[in-house]
Amino acid sequence: MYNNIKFEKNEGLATVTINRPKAMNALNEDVLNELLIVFHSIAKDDDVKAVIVTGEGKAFVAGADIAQMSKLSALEGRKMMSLGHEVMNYIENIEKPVIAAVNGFALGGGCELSLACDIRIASTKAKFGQPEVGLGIIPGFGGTQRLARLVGKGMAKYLIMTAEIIGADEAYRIGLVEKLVEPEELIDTAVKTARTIMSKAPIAVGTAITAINKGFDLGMAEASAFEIETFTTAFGSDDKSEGMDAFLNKRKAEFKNR
Ligand code: DAK
Repeated sequence: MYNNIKFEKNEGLATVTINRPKAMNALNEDVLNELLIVFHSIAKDDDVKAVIVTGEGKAFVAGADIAQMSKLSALEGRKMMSLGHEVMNYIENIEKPVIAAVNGFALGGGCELSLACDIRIASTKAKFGQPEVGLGIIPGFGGTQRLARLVGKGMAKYLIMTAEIIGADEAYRIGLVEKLVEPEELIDTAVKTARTIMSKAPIAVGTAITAINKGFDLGMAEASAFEIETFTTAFGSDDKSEGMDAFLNKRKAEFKNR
């Protein structure tokens, strides 16, 4: 069904592996289209509660496909950029936790893909960077915006203007990565983290994602009002009754599937 990605589902946890190892998993139009299709199906699939995104081989994703991009006119480039933005926005806003398990190079569009995920867990072998200015362009899949929001404006400008490729320990130090593990522990750690989140109330987790994402770009007053709205969604759910009843009766909560 997919030519450039692998999709697996195991007890509610989906794994999407970008699978173009010969081109360092570079994102061409086909990969982006397949990512959009798989995330649309994940959104509709009630059995899927969380997602891990990773890369096959030694790269997570080494960027947008330079060979394909080099042939595009400005207008065609704009079309690809819209597709890239659609994919990243969709991944960012899906109300299911998405964990990037960054196994190797996460450069350009690959770093941007990891930024669109909710959480980044990196192997000590991972490398991050936004090398676009060396190619005569700037990050085109939301990187100028998401990187600055995650690591701060100064560090984002430093990384984007110097095009420096940093190691996983530095990425962890600056807050580009939330967890750093040995390569052989990467997938297990991502699975464990996903399963921890999956044990919590799904509606609460989903609305927390939306509250954080939407609120981040609003002023404090508007963001607080938005939190009240999203809080109400969670507060009105059966999961709230179950979670609180379980606490009061000293038992483990059994949350309903969404
Ligand atoms: N695109 C296409 N092919 C790539 C690639 C990429 N981004 N990265 C690697 N490859 C290919 C190589 O060309 C090589 O192909 P063959 O020669 O074997 O045919 C194969 O993958 C193996 O790569 P290397 O031989 O280079 O492997 P090394 O281990 O020596 O080096 C590397 C690994 C990841 C350090 C190196 O491949 C590298 O520097 N890759 C390019 C990294 C990069 O600059 N990435 C950023 C791309 S810019 C836009 C939207 C978004 C963007 C731009 C515009 N609009 C639509 C307008 C985003 C831009 C970017 O992401």
